[in-house]
Amino acid sequence: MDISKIGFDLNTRDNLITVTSPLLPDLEEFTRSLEQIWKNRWITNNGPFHQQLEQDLQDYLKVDYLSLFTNGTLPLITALQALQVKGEVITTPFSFVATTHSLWWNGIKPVFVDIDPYTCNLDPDKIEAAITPRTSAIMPVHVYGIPCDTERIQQIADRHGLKVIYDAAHAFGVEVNGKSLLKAGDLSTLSFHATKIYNTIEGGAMVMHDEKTKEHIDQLKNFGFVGETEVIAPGINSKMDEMRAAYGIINLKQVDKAIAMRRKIALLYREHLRDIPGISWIDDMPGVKHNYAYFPIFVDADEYGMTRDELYEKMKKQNVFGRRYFYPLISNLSIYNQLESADPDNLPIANQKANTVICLPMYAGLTEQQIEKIVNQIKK
Ligand code: T4K
Repeated sequence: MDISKIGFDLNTRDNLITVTSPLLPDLEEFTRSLEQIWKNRWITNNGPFHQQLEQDLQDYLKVDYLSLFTNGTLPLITALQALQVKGEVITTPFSFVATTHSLWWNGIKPVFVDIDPYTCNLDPDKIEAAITPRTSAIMPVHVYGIPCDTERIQQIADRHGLKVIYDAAHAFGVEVNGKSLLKAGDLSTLSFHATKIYNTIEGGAMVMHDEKTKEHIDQLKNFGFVGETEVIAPGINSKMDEMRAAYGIINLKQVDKAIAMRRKIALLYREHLRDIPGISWIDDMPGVKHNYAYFPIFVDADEYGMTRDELYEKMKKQNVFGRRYFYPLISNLSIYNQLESADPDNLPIANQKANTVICLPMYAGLTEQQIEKIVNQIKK
């Protein structure tokens, strides 16, 4: 194994605290599912485990239609294809690279708009100024699982005849006033990567609101096939296999417990961090059922007396491996920084957030003792 590629030696893992640790399903139950798959000799292409997981997720997430994917990037790419989005798309630079990459893969020009200083999501006040005759959609991200201002974004989209595709990779299970956040916009996408609240190892999904769209997406993720001989579009292959669907069915049973544990951790962090000058975080929002996907803190170097990077390195030396999600800002990457909208003067808040954030370790199973160790590093 090449340690340089993962940042630490897995043999010493018990002494380290990493930003996350995967939620693993019960191994015996998974083994029984594997035995069934062996018996079925049906290992991918919409098998029984795949069908069951789609139903289970629809029920759990309280959405009408959902289509499984092999990861959280391909549903973004496919959503743009399905809605035939072209030209320019307004998006946030404060996200994981996959959001902007999905536009590039469709030959679409990303137009970056600055973010709200509190939620870190696309600032609705700044969207309209970025709309041009070539704009065809908005692609916001519910970053860290914090809901975007979906009502205002929809009003803007309606006023200008734009589609809205939410990158909801972090927003698994988030509800606003009792309603799934995934119901907002035309389409929403999820990631079930190992590092997420709920994982299928690699995996993802798209949420849509009608049967016709579900049917179309299911075709697009299977090369565009309808039946055995007809191909209605140049689709892609993004079908989840039976092993990962079986793993996902079992993992879903413990996700509520995992989110409850994450909530406790968030409350503990907030309690411990309250009196440290120069450290801030995002609190719970009224009416929102949060999922505590990440615990970002923001370091004000003047008030705190140390820069974000100094703190980040100091913690690493003590075997606490937080992550600077999302630094560097997507718009500052050499592949995107030539775009007009990537100018840092256009994105002051996003730049400031990217330069001050550290996501602290957050996962079900993190102990109180470990939290104290992490917080003590920040306090000293
Ligand atoms: N949109 C948004 C907003 C996203 O955040 C993402 C993905 C996507 C779209 C695309 O979805 P996917 O196509 O990935 O499904 C990670 C993930 O790979 C990525 O899924 C995620 N966002 C992004 C925010 O983070 P890395 O490169 O930081 O992961 P890595 O391998 O450094 O892992 C972080 C830590 O997690 C490790 O230090 C330890 C722990 N870990 C990781 C793995 C893979 C484990 O303990 N076990 C594991 O198996 O990107």
